[in-house]
Amino acid sequence: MLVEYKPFEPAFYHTDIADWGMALLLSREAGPQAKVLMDTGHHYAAQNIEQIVAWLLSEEMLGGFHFNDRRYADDDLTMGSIDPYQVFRIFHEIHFFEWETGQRADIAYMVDQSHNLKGKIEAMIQTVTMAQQLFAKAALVDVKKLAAAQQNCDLVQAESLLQDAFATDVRPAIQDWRSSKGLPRDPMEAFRQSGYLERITKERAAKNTHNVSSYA
Ligand SMILES: [Mn+2]
Repeated sequence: MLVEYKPFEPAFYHTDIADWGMALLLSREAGPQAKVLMDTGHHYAAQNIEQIVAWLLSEEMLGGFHFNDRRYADDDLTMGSIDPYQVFRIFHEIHFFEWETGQRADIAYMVDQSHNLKGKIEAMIQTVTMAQQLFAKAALVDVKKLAAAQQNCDLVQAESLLQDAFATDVRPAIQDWRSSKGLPRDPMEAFRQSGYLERITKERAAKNTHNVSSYA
């Protein structure tokens, strides 16, 4: 069971599970199979999300993510569309935890986005592509050097190690990886060329003529 928290909605200042501490306590009370679910949009603006990730990992209580991006509140925008460095820092904490402990973080990665104008399949392809890139960039951080820099309180060096990894263009390597698996090098282009969307739009149009759907 994954316990999700959110500091706002249905009301500001009071919700049932307002933060990760409450979700942590409820999870512990619920039993060994319960852990905390972090929805990246469920935080106050400028909150240090990666620090919460590090805490939950060290407590072995991070169960999963709902990924999305935001400007103001729980906007459910495409992951990494607004602040890719935030996602990079989250992934870095996961890599760092695995390097420090020698154990694999058992995390359920999920996407919790809501697209009103973007095509939903294209948005999902964008999301997965972005997640692959940011996860690969985070894997490039020289963790040994970083740990030494932290130990020596060399902030400039520590900061540079993160920034250098983030600035590395990992797209060619990921494209080669896709080719090695027999996958299209450019998933979005492959999807657009496939005609899949046009086909299912036609197929479903007749069926859906009487349906009215909205998201509010
Ligand atoms: Mn969610």
